[in-house]
Parts: sequence; C-alpha cells; structure tokens
Amino acid sequence: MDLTRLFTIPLQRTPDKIALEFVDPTADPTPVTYTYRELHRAADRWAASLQALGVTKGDRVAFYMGNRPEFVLAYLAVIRLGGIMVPINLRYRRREIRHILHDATPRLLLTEDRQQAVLDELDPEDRAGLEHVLSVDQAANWLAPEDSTPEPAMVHGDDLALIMYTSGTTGRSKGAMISHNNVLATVTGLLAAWAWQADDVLFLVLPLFHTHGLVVGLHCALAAGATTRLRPRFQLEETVRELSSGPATLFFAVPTIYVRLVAALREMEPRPDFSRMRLFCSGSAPLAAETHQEFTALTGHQILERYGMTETGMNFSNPYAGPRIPGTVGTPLPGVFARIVDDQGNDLPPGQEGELLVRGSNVFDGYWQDPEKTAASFSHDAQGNRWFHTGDLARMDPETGYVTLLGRRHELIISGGFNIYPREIEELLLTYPGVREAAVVGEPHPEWGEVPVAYLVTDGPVDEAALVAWAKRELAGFKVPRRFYYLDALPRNAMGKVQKHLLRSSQSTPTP
Ligand code: MLC
Ligand code: AMP
Repeated sequence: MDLTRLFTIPLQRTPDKIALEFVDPTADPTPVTYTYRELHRAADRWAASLQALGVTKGDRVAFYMGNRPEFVLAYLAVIRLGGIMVPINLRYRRREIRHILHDATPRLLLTEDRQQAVLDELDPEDRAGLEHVLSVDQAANWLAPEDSTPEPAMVHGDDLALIMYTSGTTGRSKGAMISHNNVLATVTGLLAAWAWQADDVLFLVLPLFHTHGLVVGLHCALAAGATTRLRPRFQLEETVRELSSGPATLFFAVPTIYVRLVAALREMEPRPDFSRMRLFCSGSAPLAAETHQEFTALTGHQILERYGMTETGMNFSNPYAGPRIPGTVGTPLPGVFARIVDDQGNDLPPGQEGELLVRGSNVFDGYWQDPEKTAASFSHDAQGNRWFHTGDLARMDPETGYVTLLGRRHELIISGGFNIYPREIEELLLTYPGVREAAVVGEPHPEWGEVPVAYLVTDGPVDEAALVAWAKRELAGFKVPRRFYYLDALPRNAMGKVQKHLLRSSQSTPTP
C-alpha cells in the first residue's frame, strides 16, 4: 500500500467535505479551499504535470517553499509517482541548501517567487544537477490541463516517500530515508492513540517541511477525513482567535509556541475560552512542566506531550484517555518497541538512566548514501532485531512506566523546535578570516528553550557585525550564535578534545 491510498476512505465517504483550507492573512485574506475530491483531482493534475517534466519513480524532488496549498498538491503528486520529496527548511541559506542539493541530487526543485533571492545566492554549479527550478507561483505556465491524470506508477510500501535532512553530529546534515510504510506506521499509531475523528479540525501553523507539521499534522488529518486549516506560520493573535472562536478542535505545537501562548493568555482579560478544543499536543523539544501546568491553569486543558524524531516518526505519547504527566513523554505508541540501555548496550532496570533505543515499522532504514552513519546508528540484539539509537537519554518511572527524557548523548541544541548541531556552526566559523578556534554550545533560553553561543579564539579583534551578517548569508538565522565570547585558548583535555562543560564557567570576554 502506498501513502496516497490513506485518503481513499474519506475520498469515497465524504468527497465534498473540506480537506484543506488555507489563508495567508498577510496577503490575500480570502480562504482557498479544497474538498477531498478537489484535492484528489488537483494532485492528479500536478502528478501528470511532474510526470511530463520527467519525474519518475525514485526521482528526488526538492521543495523550498512555505506552507501553502501548492506544497500539499505537489507533495501528493510526487509520492503518487513514486518520487521522493526532499523538503528544505525555509530558513536554510546558501551553505545548507547547497549541501542538500549536492547530496540528494534532485531532478527538480519546486520553490516560490519570494524565495528567489535566496536561491540567487547559490553558485550556478550548485544548481547544475537540477533539470528544472520551478516556482509554484508560475504554475499556470507549466501545469498540465485541468483534468490530466498521470500514468499509474507501481509504488510499494518499502519505497521511499521522503528524504528529510536532519542536523548531523559530523557537521553536515544527513538525509533520513523515510518509506511510505514508515509514515503509515506513525499515522496509524497516532490515529488510534489520539482518537482522531472525521469531524476534527486541525489548526496547523507548523512548517510542512518537518515531520511534526507534515506527518503528525497533515497526514493524520487527511487519513482521518478531517479538515486542516493550514496557515503559513504561527501568529499569536490569529492563533488565540482561532482556538477560542474558530472551528478548530486540534492544535499541535512546539514548546516555544506554548510559552508564547501562556505569556499572552496571562495578560488577557477576559480570558479567551478554549473549551471547544478537543486536544492540544506538544512535541519536538522538551515542554517545561511549568508551562504545562500554567497552560492547564489558564485554559483548563492538559497538553498531551509526545516524543518523536525525523528518523523514527512518533515514538512515545502521553495517553489521550489517562493521566498526562508533565515532564514525561508517556509510553511507546502502538507498534513501537523501546529499550533503555547502558553504554555497553545492556538493558537497564526501570528507574535508571540510559540511552533510548527504538524499533518498529515507524523507524527509517538508514541515511541516504551513508552506510557508515547508518551502521553507527543501529545495533542488533541477540534475536537479530535491529534497534535505532536515538541519542536521547531517558529514564522510565518504575511505578507508572512513563518515560522522561533527560538530555542528549550528543551535542544537539534544540531551539524553538529546530535542531542545531554545534559542529556545523564551528566549521563555518573556522572559515572566517582571523578565527583560529571555535566552540559552540547551547545556552538555556526562556522562550526558545536553548540558543547557540560561540567561544572564539581569534588573531585579533573581530568585526562582529560583519561576522554575523556573513554567517546569516550562509546558515539559517536560528543557527547563528546569539553571543560571542573571546578566549585566549579553548579548554582542552589531554587528548586535545574541547571540554565544553568548562566553557560556561571559563574566564572569557563577552562580546566587545
Ligand atoms: C525563528 N527564529 C528562531 C527560531 N525561529 N530562532 C531560534 N529558534 C527558532 N526556532 C528567529 C528568526 O531567525 C528571526 O531572527 C526571529 O526569530 C524572528 O523570526 P520569525 O520567523 O518571526 O519567528 P517565528 O515565526 O516567531 O518562529 C518561531 C516558531 C518557529 C517557534 C513559530 O521557529 C517554528 O515554527 N518552529 C517549529 C519548528 C518545528 O516544526 N519543528 C519540528 C521538527 S520535527 P533573525 O535574526 O533571523 O531575523 C521533530 C520531530 C518531532 O522535531 O518530534 O516533532
Ligand atoms: P528532529 O531531528 O528534528 O526530528 O528532532 C528529534 C529530537 O527532538 C529528538 O531526538 C529529541 O531529542 C527531541 N524531542 C522530540 N520530542 C521531544 C519531547 N517531547 N521532549 C524532549 N525532546 C523531544
């Protein structure tokens, strides 16, 4: 079974129901809507158009665009053809985009007019492998006639649907190969675990270029026959209005968004009434127990926190019916198996802290064209089962069986739900004239969770504004260090490895 069949039942049962509604409040405020039938037909037309452009099974199609209906149509079209979508974070800049284009070698890049300036920064050589760069704003010029349908493609569950780039410990991001079956496993697990209903209305403000927005949000809603009210991005006032007086029943967000909602609700008199909502979920980064509790006090709703990864889809969830415990991610979702192990890979008893390993149909097969990193990310048990090493440190409560995440084995920084690996920033900083050594660490931040800061050893004074402006052209803004500290030398151990835990306490000169 391929993923597009997930929508077959709503298509047969409720063809005239609104599947997707989109409004861009900053542009034309008129809603664009698609019923299930219209969505199906439009996806056929887009598939026929992409097929005419040469897209066939196994071809990668990169997406560099924001949330909009064309993203959904083009995505459905690509997977219907057996193509592989390669979404690119819209905040990514030259260095990150170049890497993805070189690594995934897509045949086609779909974008929108407003991203042209960023793409113009690429060297012609970076775009050399692309047969077409097409803007969906100009789709009228290249779409096939309205009732076109594609030649059917044989797509199997094990075929890839997505290559999603995740930040890598080795500096450059790795492409996680996600099959149709992987997505199906997460979707079917969540449909059951969260009691999705056809009359649900999802208010979706998360980016479709990540698992949270795409799989947990859009895919589940389409499979349930629900309605998705898609927005280009999170906007506080609009969200409060929608959750209190719109038709929404479901809201999914990262902790930064809940922090902003709590701060806003605290100040509002009279307080907006969210009683029509059925479920609030949080994930992608740790939700502080304080935020969880304050949200309940302000709204009467208990946020349901769940845990997932790009590589695995969703792994754990607090229960829909049952106690949702702040500071925990609950228990494994249906079909997910988990272990907590010590450094030697031995299972630990409940209550002890170790690395979390998972397996199940939700877990990806490996990294695109990277057998070494793939091999390093999995291990086999005595029965031959293949377990993915999440890199997340966890402890299971012996009484409740709920799991708490305690941190990471590797140096991942999570800022507002986006992942940052220090190494990538360090490598970039080292290419800047005058920078001799660089170490990047995460600093706690009340709104973003964490932000990156850099410790530099330089040959002399650095023009920091110029350094920041340069870094922002190369990397996504959220990866650019918020602060720079200057040291005479980085603290290193006998092996020469930088001792990052000592950095925060070291004598340094903050930003001059
Ligand atoms: C934006 N900025 C950030 C940031 N997002 N800085 C740090 N961390 C972030 N996450 C910076 C911008 O670079 C800009 O600075 C300034 O903030 C304002 O930008 P903005 O575009 O106005 O920000 P805003 O729209 O308010 O975005 C905040 C946000 C967004 C929280 C809504 O970051 C967001 O949608 N995050 C969700 C990420 C997500 O979906 N993750 C799921 C991954 S999947 P400047 O200086 O550049 O102008 C996954 C698996 C799982 O993790 O379990 O789900
Ligand atoms: P990504 O690579 O963007 O998919 O991010 C995956 C990582 O996000 C996980 O390995 C966790 O470290 C983190 N994460 C996701 N959900 C949660 C959560 N509920 N609590 C804490 N960390 C989370």
